[in-house]
Amino acid sequence: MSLSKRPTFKDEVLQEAFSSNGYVIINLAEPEEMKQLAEAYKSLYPYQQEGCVFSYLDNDSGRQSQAQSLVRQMIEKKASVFLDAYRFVNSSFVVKFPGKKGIIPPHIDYTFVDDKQYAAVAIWTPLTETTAAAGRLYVMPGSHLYTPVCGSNLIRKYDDIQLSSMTEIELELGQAVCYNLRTIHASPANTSSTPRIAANTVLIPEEADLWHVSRQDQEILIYSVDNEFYSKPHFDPATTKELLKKYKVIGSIES
Ligand SMILES: O=C(O)CCC(=O)C(=O)O
Repeated sequence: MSLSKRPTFKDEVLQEAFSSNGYVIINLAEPEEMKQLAEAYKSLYPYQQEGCVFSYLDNDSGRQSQAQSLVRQMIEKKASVFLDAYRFVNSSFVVKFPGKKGIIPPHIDYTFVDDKQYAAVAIWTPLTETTAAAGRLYVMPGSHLYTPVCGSNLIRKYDDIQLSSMTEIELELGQAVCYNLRTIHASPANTSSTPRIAANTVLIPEEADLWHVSRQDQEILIYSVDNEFYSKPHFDPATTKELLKKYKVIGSIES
């Protein structure tokens, strides 16, 4: 059963699978197009880094915005073929460099929309061949049906979940996994010798308010924000609090 009342996918079969599992695999683009995007990434970031690096956290705001545009240009139009009137929110390269520091533990993403009415979707697509050793994405099927809201001061941890109990997503170049932001996901270390380059893009229904939820004292406040809010790094609570001053509180949720 879906918690979302409004469809995410135009295709009924995809919608059914997305509603019950919280994710679905699609053929998004030609492999060559994904390789070109990987090359564009390498031109922008021509050096080795450590861990799993999200370009939206880049301190160089010019380069961060260039990275976002590169991914957006490739993914947004192709996603619109599958999605039922969704709009772009943000996008990022996600690059997992070889080594243990690249482990991403099980988590859910921020709550971007009112989940009672809508589903926010992330389109995660590999840009290099993603073998098991390179660190594939894993998901917990059906978890979008029970995970709570998530936002700044409300980071949810799922440390008790073993990767072995999750589903490993095997994708060919050109394919993407579309997951509900409430679906628990994770990825292991890249044990290969080369960086695993991927891209992630978040979209929400055209008519939905874009939310950011934040705990303040005993209350969970719902802010109505815009794409600009999510295009800025906001993992540091003080920065997030400062950024949120510009936006209206449109409701609250009992904690
Ligand atoms: O790319 C990965 O391995 C993890 C991505 C992820 O967890 C996210 O974008 O929230």
